[in-house]
Amino acid sequence: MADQSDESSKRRVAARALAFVEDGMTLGLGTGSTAKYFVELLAERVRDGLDVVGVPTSERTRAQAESLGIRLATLDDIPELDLTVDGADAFDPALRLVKGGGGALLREKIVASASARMIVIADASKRVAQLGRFPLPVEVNVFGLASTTRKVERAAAEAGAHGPLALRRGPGGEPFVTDGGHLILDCRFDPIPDPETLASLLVAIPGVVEHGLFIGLASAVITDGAAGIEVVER
Ligand code: ABF
Repeated sequence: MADQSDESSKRRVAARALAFVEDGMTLGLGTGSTAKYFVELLAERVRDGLDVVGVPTSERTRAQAESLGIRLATLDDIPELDLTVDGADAFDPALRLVKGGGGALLREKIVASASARMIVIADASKRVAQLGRFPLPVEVNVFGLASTTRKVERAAAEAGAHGPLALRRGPGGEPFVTDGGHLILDCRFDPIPDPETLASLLVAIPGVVEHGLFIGLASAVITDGAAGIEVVER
């Protein structure tokens, strides 16, 4: 059985997502190492004549897509997209996702919610029975951080999720800053027994900009199962 968590598995699921791309489509372009393969493979199809326009979900995806010659636009140019293809840090049987390990969750969620469909590309290592193993990223405003942190802890407890939170830091120990200029709390809530309740409590906290629970957004997940590539539909 192929090693399902290696780079070749990411490339395989990325390649399978191209089958959902049609000429003339407007696409949300995801962020992360799996999405990076998708953009690379999409660019090859563009060089062969495929006519698509992409809206990137991060500055690093923008740079990659631009360098590969993919035509880009913004959601102000195209407020509704045909399809978003993006990675995930975890997905459960209901296709609820944890995203944001790459720090791009706000733009990823805005772009995914502007799309008619969202296809997630995720190797088998992302498949979980219950969300929580991967820490939940919560994007917060720098103002009032300590107060917001306490509110996040209380909201999690109310939703039956417990565990430590940590401010995401860069390699030099400096706070990680998102493309939107915000900070990220990585919340080790394991398990997350009630994602819907946690999601609604988090967005009610004024200092919370967005969180990494993607619920009801993924139309399908392309993953690499024991029997090879698998398309799991919601
Ligand atoms: C991105 O995909 C992030 O939300 C998530 O962290 C990442 C998954 O990363 P990778 O594909 O590199 O495993 O959308």
